[in-house]
Amino acid sequence: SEEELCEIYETGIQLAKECGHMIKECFYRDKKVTTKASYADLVTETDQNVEKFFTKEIKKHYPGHSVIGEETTADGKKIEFTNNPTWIIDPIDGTTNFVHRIPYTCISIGLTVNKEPVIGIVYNPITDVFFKARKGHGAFCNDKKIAVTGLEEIESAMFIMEFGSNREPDKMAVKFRNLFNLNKASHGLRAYGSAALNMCNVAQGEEDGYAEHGIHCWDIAAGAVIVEEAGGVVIDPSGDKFDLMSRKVLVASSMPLALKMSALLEDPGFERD
Ligand code: LIP
Repeated sequence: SEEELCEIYETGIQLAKECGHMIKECFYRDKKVTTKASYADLVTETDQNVEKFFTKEIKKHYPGHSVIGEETTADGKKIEFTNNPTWIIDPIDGTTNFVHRIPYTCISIGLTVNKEPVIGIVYNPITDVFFKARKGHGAFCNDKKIAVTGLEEIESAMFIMEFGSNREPDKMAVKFRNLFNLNKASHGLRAYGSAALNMCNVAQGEEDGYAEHGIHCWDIAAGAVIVEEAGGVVIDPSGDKFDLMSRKVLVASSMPLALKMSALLEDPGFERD
């Protein structure tokens, strides 16, 4: 019910603050770094500790809820995505920034019900910027309502794209063609290194669009709610309906702009979550 969701939202916000505190504590310390899918796909002890803490707290508050987390999934467990209320969490999105002490890193917390994202929370504890949205109730940055630019013309758009952590030459070649084509068509590209914060930036009207192939559901579940509640669109880069488990996303300030971006993008082909 509405009332239940409102209470769950408040719990998520409180947990994001506590997790943010853990991330900030470790930001300027030495870090134990290991790698996952490639030598550029990083994970730290803090990622693992934050996810463990979050999962434990959720199981305590809501024993019936499911949790999909970046670090537990990295153990080789296949994702089981059901209609159950499901927390999809990236304990640190922008881990590479975190490792390099670039203060553009966050915790990303999404909640899906019947597989639809309904709550999104993204918190950068280093700069203390807190984004949140609940379906049907608007999107906020540090408690101020946010909105996309609404831009439709690609010639005057500013985009965010990422290079990603995949190091296979064939996939990288497609990605770089996409970067080339979107840069050619617009005012330019920026790459900040966190999918969740990228989506929030479009939501607050700093850039007009963002597209990436190769991300995972925990990078984008929260951002999807925040973008939509800010009046933006979330689609598959092919132009189809958005699919949380497809490893790809396109967000934009308007549908006309989203489709213009989509027409310029090729799919490198990543295995589904
Ligand atoms: C990262 C994303 C980033 C993307 C990387 C990676 P992580 O997430 O947010 O935008 O380019 O490939 O997926 O690994 O820091 O949680």
